Amino acid sequence: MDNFATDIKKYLEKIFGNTIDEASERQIYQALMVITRDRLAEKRFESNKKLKESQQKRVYYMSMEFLVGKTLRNNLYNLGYEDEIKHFLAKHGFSLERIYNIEPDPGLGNGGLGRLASCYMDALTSNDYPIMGFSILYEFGIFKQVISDGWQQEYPDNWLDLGRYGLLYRNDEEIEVKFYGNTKEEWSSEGLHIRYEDYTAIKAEPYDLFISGYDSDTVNVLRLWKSKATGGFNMKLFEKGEYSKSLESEAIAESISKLLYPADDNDNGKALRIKQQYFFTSASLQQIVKNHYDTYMTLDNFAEKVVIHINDTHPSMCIPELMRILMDEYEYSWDKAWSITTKTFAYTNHTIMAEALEKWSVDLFQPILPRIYTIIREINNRFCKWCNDIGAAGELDEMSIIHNNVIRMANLCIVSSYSVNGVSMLHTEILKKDTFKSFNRIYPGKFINVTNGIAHRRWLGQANPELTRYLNKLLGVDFIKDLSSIDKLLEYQDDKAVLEDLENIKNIKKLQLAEYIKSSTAIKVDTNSIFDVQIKRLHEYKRQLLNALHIIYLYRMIKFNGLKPYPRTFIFSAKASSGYVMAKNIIKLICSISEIIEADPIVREYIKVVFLEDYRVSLAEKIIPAANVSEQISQAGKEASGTGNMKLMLNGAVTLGTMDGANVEIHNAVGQDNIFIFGLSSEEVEELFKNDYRAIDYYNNNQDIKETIDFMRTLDNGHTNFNYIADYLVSTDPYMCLADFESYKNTQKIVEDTYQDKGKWNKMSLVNIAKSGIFSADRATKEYVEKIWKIEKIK
Ligand code: B1H
Repeated sequence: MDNFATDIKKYLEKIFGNTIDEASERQIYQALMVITRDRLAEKRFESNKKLKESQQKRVYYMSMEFLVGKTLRNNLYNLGYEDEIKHFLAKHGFSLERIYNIEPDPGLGNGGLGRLASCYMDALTSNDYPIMGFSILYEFGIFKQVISDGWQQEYPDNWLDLGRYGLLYRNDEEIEVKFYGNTKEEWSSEGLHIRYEDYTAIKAEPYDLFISGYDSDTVNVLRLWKSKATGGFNMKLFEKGEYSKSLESEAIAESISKLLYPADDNDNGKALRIKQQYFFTSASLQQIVKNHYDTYMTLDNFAEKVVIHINDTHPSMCIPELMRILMDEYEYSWDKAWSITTKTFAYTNHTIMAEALEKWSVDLFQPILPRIYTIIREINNRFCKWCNDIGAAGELDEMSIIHNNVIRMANLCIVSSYSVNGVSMLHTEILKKDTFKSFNRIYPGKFINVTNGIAHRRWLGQANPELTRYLNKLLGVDFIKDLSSIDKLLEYQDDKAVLEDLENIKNIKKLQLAEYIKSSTAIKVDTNSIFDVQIKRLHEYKRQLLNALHIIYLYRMIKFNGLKPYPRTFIFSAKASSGYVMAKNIIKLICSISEIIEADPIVREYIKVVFLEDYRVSLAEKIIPAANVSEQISQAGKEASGTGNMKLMLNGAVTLGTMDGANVEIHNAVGQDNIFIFGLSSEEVEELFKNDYRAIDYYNNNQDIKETIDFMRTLDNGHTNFNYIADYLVSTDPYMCLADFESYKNTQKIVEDTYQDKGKWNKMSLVNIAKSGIFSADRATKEYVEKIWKIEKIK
């Protein structure tokens, strides 16, 4: 450690010509980032050496998204340097907390899917498993959200400005990726050979982010590819004074890794998105194959040493890309290449929402990736023929990979992978019984479940040090190392003193959040009120609108009917996809309600609404420890799993939710008495849907709904009214907010009554913390290791 302090001083002298006492916070930040990265690089060298020697099987995790969160705190925490550096800096008048705040969140993802990938990298590294992640070095991550007059505005997120110090550029491992052009088939005595001509080549530059483990010797790598023009800029044009034209091809090449698509649960931005997907999967596959070949001088044993995991369908072009490399570059026959390929890939499905199941039109796809297209077509032809042979031709409408001139990427993944998994028990059941029913019949055993998990070291250890310290002392077990041991807390469920301590810690976290709320919205919230939290992407199926509708109901009842509920603060935070009009309207509605309530001296004594802008990992870390109620109110059958529900539970919030996704398993874990469940089940939703759901009937037949929606139409604060949303609710209401309203309202009342019984509430909260062990990413990744990947720890 002395070393680390010396390194900081040396860096400051060398780079800035400053002593530590002359340095700025910004300079200290840079020093800490670079030194930490270099320490990890050294550690990585050691663990890589062991890995090379053992020649063991490795996992490559492909994902368009990794929401890594801030790295500095995580790395110092994991390396065990945090306390010492804090003291060292304090001696020189610096606060480590303020330095942490300088680091931008690398927003290389949209929501749960991207955060899951990062939780898994963290957990696998802590448990010494060899995994390497691959993705894109987006120059601009998820947009920065600013709320202006209640409307979401998107601004570019220039995270690399300060974020780049954690990255290591590996210029020795650049790779070329080819687009467009034509393929020619050439037959010779040795068989078919494919010539690829007139293509456009793009350079892929690798940048490595080191992933540290907690109390472990292992360091893994997340490799992020940046796109560059192969030829640089056009000097001839530049000399002629045609400056912008001379830079054109460079700009086009760089556009591929320019921006993360702000899409969650829907696919848009077609052509560029195809290029992004192929760009990073091709670069990654070429590198994986090359590494393997350099080690073993053959690819015959590829599937024995390599697992490639596909995080949703976005990286599915890995599959035809491996076929291409094996056949076109290493001269494997189709059958041999196919045999290797189908033993290499495992695929996780994250959604059954139709609009999120990726499909590409052949007309768009084929010109961009001509060779990849012919391979997919051939996979499809052979698959269709096989289905004919086994008597499954009748189900090809559902199963074929190419259908009506559209490529269905999920079908490609299912046909080509040896394992397909859903992310919660309910989700996997729906995949097997409904979405991919025929596939499940022809591939018995291929579909399995691995319920999601979360990195508790970040979401408890780092986000809630107060609770962590307390539990450490109380339980005397190392639950940070092994979260399952946290169930020892159950022994204290009737211990008054412990329950009060937990309540006090919650209050400390509520106070901290209240300060943040005041600084960011100017709203003063009462920390004695119930902190009721709904934080996640804004999507209709997640039903922030149901929550808002209930708040409008309360508002009306307080204002006109003398209702005096126990005080509650409704906290929202959510980004909407930039082209998603209804989602943006819902944000506007929530912000308007917030404003209207703030202006009402009576109502604001009871309820407050806060919308915190720019939801991101570091904001979640502030909100989650302070929550009392965790709103998980998606329409049953729609949320594949959810992971925010687990993070909130771990921090002692009680779930108010539908029987959807992982809520079902939270319900199983804590039992009926420690969760608030409401609403239709997924079967009931299906049934109602089949019988032509008519929202208007609920409006006509339920006085509260009628009055609430009528009242919503009068909520006109100057220039906006909400007729648009009201009309939508009574006419279509695709996610059945009205069908679940009555049940939601009644359950909210039970939540309110229960909260006032402090003893009872605190016990519920304790049971939630104690039962959260199974939702650790350590458990989830262990299941991947044992059921799917079959890999060993690095020795
Ligand atoms: C999840 C997505 C997703 N499922 C398309 N699907 C995207 C789909 O950019 N796109 O086009 C981006 C993301 N994300 C989420 O995955 C589920 O909705 C959650 O329920 C689940 O917890 C999470 C992790 O499994």
